Amino acid sequence: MVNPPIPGAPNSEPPSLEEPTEPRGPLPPKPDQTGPETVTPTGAPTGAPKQAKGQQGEYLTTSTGLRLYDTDHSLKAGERGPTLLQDHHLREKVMHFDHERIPERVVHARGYGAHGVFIGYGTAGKVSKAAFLGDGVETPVFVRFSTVVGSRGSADTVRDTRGFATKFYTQEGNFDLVGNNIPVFFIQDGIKFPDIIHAAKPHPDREIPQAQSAHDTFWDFVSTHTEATHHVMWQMSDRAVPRSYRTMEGFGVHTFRLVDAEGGTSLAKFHWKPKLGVHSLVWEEAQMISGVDPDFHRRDLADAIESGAYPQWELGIQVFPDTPRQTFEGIDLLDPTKIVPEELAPVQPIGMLTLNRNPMNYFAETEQVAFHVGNLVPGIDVTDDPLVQARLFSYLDTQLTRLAGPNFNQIPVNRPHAPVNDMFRDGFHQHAVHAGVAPYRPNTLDGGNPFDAGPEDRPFVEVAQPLPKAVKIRQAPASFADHFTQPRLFWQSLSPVEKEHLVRAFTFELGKCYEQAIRERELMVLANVDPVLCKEVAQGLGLPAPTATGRPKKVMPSPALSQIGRTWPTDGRMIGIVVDPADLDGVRMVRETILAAGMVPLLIAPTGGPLDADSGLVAQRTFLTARSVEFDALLLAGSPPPGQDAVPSKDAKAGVPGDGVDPRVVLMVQECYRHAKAIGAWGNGRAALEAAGCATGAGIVVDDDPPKALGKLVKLLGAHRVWERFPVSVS
Ligand code: HDD
Repeated sequence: MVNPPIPGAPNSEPPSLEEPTEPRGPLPPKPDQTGPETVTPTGAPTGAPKQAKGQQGEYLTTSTGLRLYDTDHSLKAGERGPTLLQDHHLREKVMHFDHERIPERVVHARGYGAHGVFIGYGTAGKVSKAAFLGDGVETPVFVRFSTVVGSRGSADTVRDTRGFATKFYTQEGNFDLVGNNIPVFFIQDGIKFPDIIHAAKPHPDREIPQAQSAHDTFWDFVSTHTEATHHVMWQMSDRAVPRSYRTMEGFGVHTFRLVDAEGGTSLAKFHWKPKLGVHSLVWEEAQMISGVDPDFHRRDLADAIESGAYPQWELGIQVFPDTPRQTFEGIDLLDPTKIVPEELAPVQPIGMLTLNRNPMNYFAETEQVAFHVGNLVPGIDVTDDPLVQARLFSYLDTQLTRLAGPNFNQIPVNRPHAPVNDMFRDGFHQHAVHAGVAPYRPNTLDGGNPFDAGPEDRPFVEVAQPLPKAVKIRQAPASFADHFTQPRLFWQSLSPVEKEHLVRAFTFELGKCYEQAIRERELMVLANVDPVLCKEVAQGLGLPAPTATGRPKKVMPSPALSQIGRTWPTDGRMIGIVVDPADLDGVRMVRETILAAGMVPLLIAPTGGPLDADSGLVAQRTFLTARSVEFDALLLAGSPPPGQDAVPSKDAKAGVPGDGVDPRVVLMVQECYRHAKAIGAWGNGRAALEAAGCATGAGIVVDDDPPKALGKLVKLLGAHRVWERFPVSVS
């Protein structure tokens, strides 16, 4: 179909060619308004449905539907003259552009979302009547992962807590589980939220550092406000540098009150367990990625979904009797700085979340999604936890500024899938054209509609919770005062290598503080957590280790808190393959095996493009564009070149590049080695190991048969890292 000429438009006649950027006539429209076929990071077509690319139709128009013949030139008084105020298209275009940005979230500004589905197992039926938890019930969801402190343009892999917010579009209304990847919070009362966030955000004078807790104001606050200690322990642990959103646990943090079909209540904590296990980056790697690929986590999630490797999490609950004291085994369930160890209350699986669709438009969906802890469904209620009570106010309030008015639930990503029949009217951005004349109750003019739901209509009814005899008071219960026992429980539950990482993180962050008094005060806090932790950090800081001010309580470690010592599926793991052009057969074989196992091979060659005329193999990274931090493991290909030995000469000196080994490959191997990643080689690939000084040791696998070398590598990958490579001093 050819675009018809627009009568009277100056470019309907061939224009005189005086300017290089001459306006051109409308191009023939594309009959198929879909985008290109999507491909995985490996370059293979995904088979995913093509996304619509065009907007409203064939012709560019104004926002009121007027067809435009030229959007490249403003209307001027002559070719070299001033722009005319009359140019309504110029003014509309620039006006709209000027207002494209909305305020970023005051916290959790940087995030990435995905659509998916939640399928209930029915196992929660005895404690909650929530319909979406029923056996086989499928509920569409939208999940947004985020970092807390950084601005929208900050890097993904900073040391921070991660948000894990899920909107379930249930048939009974939206239920939002607005959680984090850390099961406890910095503060016990929402009134302290502005304080902790002001302390964690960049310093107000220079606005630095961005997206980091390694600075004076953060440590000033947490060292004086010791209820933050438990959260700080998690934040200094490997949990705060996740390998991927796909390898993160999620927690509802607060205790919720569940209501069964008979009105019976229980208390419960929500957990998301990733199918791929919980894995982290090492700190140096996380810092490098911040520069090499600041979008590392969002790219990883989007690529996995696009290639059909749908990430999954099982939702589980810990259930506790709803007693008047609201405690379990002495743990106050209303205190959000406390966990209940899984060994005391096992996590019972109640459903499965699968993320299977990337957003079509980042702004429309991920940026405009509005979560709210008050979005509840029958069967799930909040408790009197003072943190969640404050959140019930904040999440609605913040959207008024961010989404400019009270009608944000009409934005497509926020719209419930259940029928909506509110009597809210008017306001900014009202999209509904409400019928009827009586948006009030009681009324007769609209026939009394809408009616109150009766008990059989499954309304949301707050639990008639008896209140203790009380006086109005600004005070926390005495049980909130223990700030050190659970941090100690966390510390003692970690494996030696995790403890070492935690010590290094404290030492790094406190080492970035300028104020000596702040470091000393935080050491005092650590002394009350554990003397070994305190001593190790003090040593790193070059300061004396203080002694505890209190008498530590004995704790029973919770092995479930450690993320090391188990093996996990390797789906979606990235294996870098340094290609040897002399052995493309070996490379092809290994690549196909990796793909068939659901992992992602990335071929790295000296230059880009096809690896030879007919192999069909293409370099996806070059020595210039590749960096070790992109991979979970590295394979070095290489058949012995004719007439040469596969094993490099014994005279090769460790750490000195041998003949023919590119220094960038040597660096790649050394970084992988330092980051405890499995490294494999076959044939002459050994030369690179030798040149890097990493020819032997834990996690180095060599075999002359490429598939065997890969097999050994993948076995190691199941444990994520080869920690045995490094002796650990902290125990
Ligand atoms: Fe919050 C956003 C998680 C305490 C006030 N919070 C926000 C998001 C997550 C959390 C994941 C991002 C949602 C999204 O992706 O859009 N917040 C938590 C958790 C908390 C918590 C797990 C404690 C257990 N938050 C908390 C308190 C307050 C807030 C105590 C205020 C008193 N949170 C907000 C907010 C945000 C927010 C300012 C910013 C953007 C938004 O809400 O929509 O209202």
